[in-house]
Amino acid sequence: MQKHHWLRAGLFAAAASAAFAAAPAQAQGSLVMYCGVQEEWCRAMSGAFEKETGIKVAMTRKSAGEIYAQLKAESSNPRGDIWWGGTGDPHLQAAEEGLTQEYESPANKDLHEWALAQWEAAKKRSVGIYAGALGFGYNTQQIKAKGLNEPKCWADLLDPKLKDDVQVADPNSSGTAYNLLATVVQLMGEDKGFDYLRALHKNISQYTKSGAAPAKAASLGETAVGIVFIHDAVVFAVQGDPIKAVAPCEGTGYEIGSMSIVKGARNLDNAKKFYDWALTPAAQALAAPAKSYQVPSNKNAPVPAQAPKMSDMKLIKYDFVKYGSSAERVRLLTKWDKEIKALPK
Ligand code: S7P
Repeated sequence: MQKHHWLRAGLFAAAASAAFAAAPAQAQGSLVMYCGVQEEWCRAMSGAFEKETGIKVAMTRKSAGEIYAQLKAESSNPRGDIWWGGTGDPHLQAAEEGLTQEYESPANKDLHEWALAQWEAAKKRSVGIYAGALGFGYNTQQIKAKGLNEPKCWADLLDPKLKDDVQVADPNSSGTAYNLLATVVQLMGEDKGFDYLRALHKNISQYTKSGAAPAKAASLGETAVGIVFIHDAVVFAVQGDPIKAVAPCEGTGYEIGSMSIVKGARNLDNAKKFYDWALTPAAQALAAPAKSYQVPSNKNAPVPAQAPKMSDMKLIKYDFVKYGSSAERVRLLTKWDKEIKALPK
C-alpha cells in the first residue's frame, strides 16, 4: 500500500479570485452544465458562476455513468458544454472515445500533481477537481441492535447478520460503485475480488442508481451499511445522525473527481471560462458550505475541516489509466452484470 505525498496537502488560505469576482454580471450567453456531484454543490457552482459572469447556466445533476452515456448518445448532436464533477474513470473513458476535448487552463500551474495526472492520462481532455477515498458508513444503532462489533474492514460487510442490510449503487450508473468494483479487483485480485462481490451480493438489499444514496439510507437507519465515498457519509455524521464513516482496514481506492469540456460544445468560450473559474481557490471553496468535503485540486484552495484525512488511510495505488480505459470499463461492467447482478438472492 502506498501513501501518496500529494494527499498530505495542508490547509491553504483561500485566495479570492479577483478577476472573476470583479467581472460584471451582464448577459453573456449561456452554458449547459452536466453536474456529477451532489445537487447542493451543483447549484452553488452554477449559481455563483452565473452571478459572477452573467452567463446563464442550465444545469442537470446526474450520476457519472449516466453523464458518460448521455454524452455518447448525444455525440452526433452535442447538447452539453461542460461536464463538471463525478469520478474520473468515466471522464477518462469519454476522453478516449473522443466525446470530450483538449484544453489547457492557465490554472494548471496551481494544481496538485494528482489533478494533473488525470489531465495527462486523459491527453488534456479532463482534469482533476477534487479527490476522495472510498469506504462505507454504518448506522451505529442498527449495528448495536444486531449484536455486531463495529465494522472496520471490507471483510466485516460479509457477516450473515447483515443479510439484506447493505446498500451500494449499480456500477453502470454510478461512478462510486464502479470505483468499488475497480478497487476490489485491484486490492484482492480479479478472482478473489469477484468472489468478494458475490458474497457481498447476499447482503445487498438494493443496488441504487446514485452513489451517495446509501449514505443517506444508513443515516436514516433504512440500511445498516452504505458503501460510499467516505466524505458522503461524513456529511450525515457532521449533522449529528447516528452514522460512522470507515476507511476499510485492508486498504481502499479513491477517486479523482474530474471536469471535461464536451466535444462540439456549442458554447465553447463559456465552457472554457467555467473551466478556468472552477479551478480557482474561490470556486473550490464553495464545496464545504454546500456540504461537500472532498480534497480540492487547487493547492491554494482551503481543505474543508471535515474532509476525511486521506494521508492517514491505506490507499491502493489506483491505476486510473487502466480502469478508466474504455475496454476495461466495458469488460468489468459486463462481467459484473453477468456474474453478480444476475445472481439470485
Ligand atoms: O457526492 C459527491 C460524490 O461522491 O459524487 C460523485 C460521484 O460520481 C458519485 O455519484 P455517482 O456515484 O452517483 O456517480 C463523486 O465524484 C463525488 O465525490
